[in-house]
Amino acid sequence: MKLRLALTSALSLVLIFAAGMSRAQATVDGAYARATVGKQANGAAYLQLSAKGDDTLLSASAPVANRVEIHTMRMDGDVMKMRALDKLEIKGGEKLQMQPGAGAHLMLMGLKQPLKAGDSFPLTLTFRKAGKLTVEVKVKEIAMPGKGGDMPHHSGQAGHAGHEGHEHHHHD
Ligand SMILES: [Cu+2]
Repeated sequence: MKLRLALTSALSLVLIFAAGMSRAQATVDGAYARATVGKQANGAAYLQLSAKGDDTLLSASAPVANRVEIHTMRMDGDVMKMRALDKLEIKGGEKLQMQPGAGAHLMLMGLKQPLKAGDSFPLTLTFRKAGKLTVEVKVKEIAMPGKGGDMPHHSGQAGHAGHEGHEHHHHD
């Protein structure tokens, strides 16, 4: 009797989970984070967002960091410019792929522990319509794209002291 009860409740948990997934407007795929080097203060995470209808990523959080910010960056000549966004719009039917070196990413501010390749950690994203979604983020070694090859642009406190208009020099 005890075993049967346990099986029944496990099954209902699966059903509740499935129901929650199908109601969600937004989906998150392939979340990964860059392995950190030494006592790096901040990390970066990348993932793919898609939504059936328009949705908006409002915030994110992870137990490995004091806070998670939505950042965007782009090259302006030889200078990498980054700034924090208060939200990220997702167009219905479109895929938004975050990747190192360009566009949006999630910044893990104030890491509580180093991120080691092979580890993973939970990340909770809050969407306007889909509500909260928690995904598992895999930590990987990622080489920076471009001439520098392995230059981490998120290289510690000094590199990320001020967000608005802060410029990161692109080394070659
Ligand atoms: Cu950033």
